[in-house]
Amino acid sequence: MQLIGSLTSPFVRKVRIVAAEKFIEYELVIDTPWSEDTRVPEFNPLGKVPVWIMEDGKTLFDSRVIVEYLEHVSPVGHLLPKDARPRIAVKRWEALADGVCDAAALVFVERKRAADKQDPEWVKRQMAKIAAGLNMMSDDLGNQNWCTGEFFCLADVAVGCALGYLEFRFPEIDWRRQHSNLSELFDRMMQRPAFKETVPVA
Ligand SMILES: N[C@@H](CCC(=O)N[C@@H](CS)C(=O)NCC(=O)O)C(=O)O
Repeated sequence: MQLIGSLTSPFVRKVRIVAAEKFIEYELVIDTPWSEDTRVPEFNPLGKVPVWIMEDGKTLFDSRVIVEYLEHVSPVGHLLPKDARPRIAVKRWEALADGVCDAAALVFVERKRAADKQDPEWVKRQMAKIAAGLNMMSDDLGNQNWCTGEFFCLADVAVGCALGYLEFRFPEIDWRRQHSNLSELFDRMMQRPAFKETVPVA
């Protein structure tokens, strides 16, 4: 099995962490969808990473589908509850964390445009989503050890990838000082080998 992705994408990191936590082996094929020689559109018509290639050559995307698949193929280290209600609660955390990543990635791309082509209102709108997303994460986490309570799960992986992406691309967002519970959660996650081994690199 292969995973196509970049070393900076928080969505690719989420898949890598889930695979590592579940001891699933695969080959990582590095491909940056923004580069001219990218092959990503051959595997995903949307031109986005991550893409997972299964043993039969069929492809899976996006990251939420891939992590569901990984949960399904390996019983080791469950990251998603089986029952519908707690499962949906975890998926809600994932949607929130991924949404923060979507907004952050849009700002990152916008800021790469020539200064006179950037739209400050658009950037402001996305930055507001990041701030509101962080507020909700912090409120919902409260004083729990992990996002959904006592057990580490996919919700924590997704939130960890979002916080790691902000730390990597947006050092000016002081989420650690604004939300000390998220800061503690992130430090707790960074103890895990799967997180340490996937820190984004430019
Ligand atoms: N919802 C998708 C988002 C994937 C995504 O936006 N990936 C970015 C990299 S961080 C990408 O490939 N962007 C290329 C593009 O938008 O053309 C997922 O969860 O996999």
